[in-house]
Amino acid sequence: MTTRQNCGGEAPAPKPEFFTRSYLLLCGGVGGSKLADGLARILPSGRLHVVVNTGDDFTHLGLRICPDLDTVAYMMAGLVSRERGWGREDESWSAMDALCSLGGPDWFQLGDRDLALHVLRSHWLRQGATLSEAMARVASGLGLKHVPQPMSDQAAPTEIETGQGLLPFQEYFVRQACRPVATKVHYGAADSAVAASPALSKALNDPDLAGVIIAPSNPILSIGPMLALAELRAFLNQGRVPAVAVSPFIGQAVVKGPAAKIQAELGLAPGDSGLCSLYAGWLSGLIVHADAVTPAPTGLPVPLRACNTLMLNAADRERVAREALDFLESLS
Ligand code: FO1
Repeated sequence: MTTRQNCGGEAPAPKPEFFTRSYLLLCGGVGGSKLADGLARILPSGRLHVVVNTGDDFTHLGLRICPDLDTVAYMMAGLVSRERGWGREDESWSAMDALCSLGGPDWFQLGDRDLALHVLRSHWLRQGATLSEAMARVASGLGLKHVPQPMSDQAAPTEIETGQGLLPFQEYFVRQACRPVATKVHYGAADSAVAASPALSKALNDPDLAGVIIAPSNPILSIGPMLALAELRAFLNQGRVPAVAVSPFIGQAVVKGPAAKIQAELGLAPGDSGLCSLYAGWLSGLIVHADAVTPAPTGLPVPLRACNTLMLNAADRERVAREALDFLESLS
């Protein structure tokens, strides 16, 4: 497969017709939020559908927590904690301190300002708003040009089968820090009763849709829950538009998170090779990482484009976003 090398140089500026087309981004949390921000900086409002994984969502202390939606929203608002990758930069922890002193659980940290979002969203949901409607209000409150929307308005929890039995996602991911060995991952969206959200359905039926971009999120834990949605899988398998993924791997490791570990535990090939097997049948191309010390992977079954996929600042986020748009154009 041809691999165009473009390590860290400026990606070509998108051509004018890009602005009459729209794109669907499928993303998880930390890695996905960076590409979401890069694309949001380039594409006009209405030309980018940002659809986010909700398999990590859970109810904690009576609050509906939506980690990936919030990480994407905070990143696009310029509020996300750079150190943690989730939650807010400008944060204090008085509520958590008081909660713990009263004997409450401390394994899931909720900052004071972050709590405001959870309290408000949970209040709207209890009033009968859908998660899509609640996120539109959150986006408005944060002054976002693009509204991160859930993959579904129904709960579709991801559960991890381990030696300790079936673990709810945050119990596995945060409370046990991904230590348990995963033997199977259950996707709530595999239940046919779980429908694509209005925003996802709108994107799939958008006549201007020119491509799908899979963010550099965990293929199994963050993208897998969305691929479990029959409507999305059917659309991708149709191949009406090209679909490119940005790899979360640097060599066979990832910048952050358990992607390499869980891929090995589930018997998949490591790194991009395992990713290609998970996205087999519909992936049109893969943007892989290459830099002075890490050569691009070879022998993968799809067209590759190599660049420095590390997104350490806004300029990087825009550069990788332009690379993805340009790659889609070349595959159209
Ligand atoms: N991740 C942690 O590792 N520890 C936490 O205490 C924690 C709290 C938290 C609060 C709000 C939120 O939106 C995300 C939070 N996360 C925390 C991150 C989250 O659990 C994971 O990043 C995602 O679910 C994985 O994609």
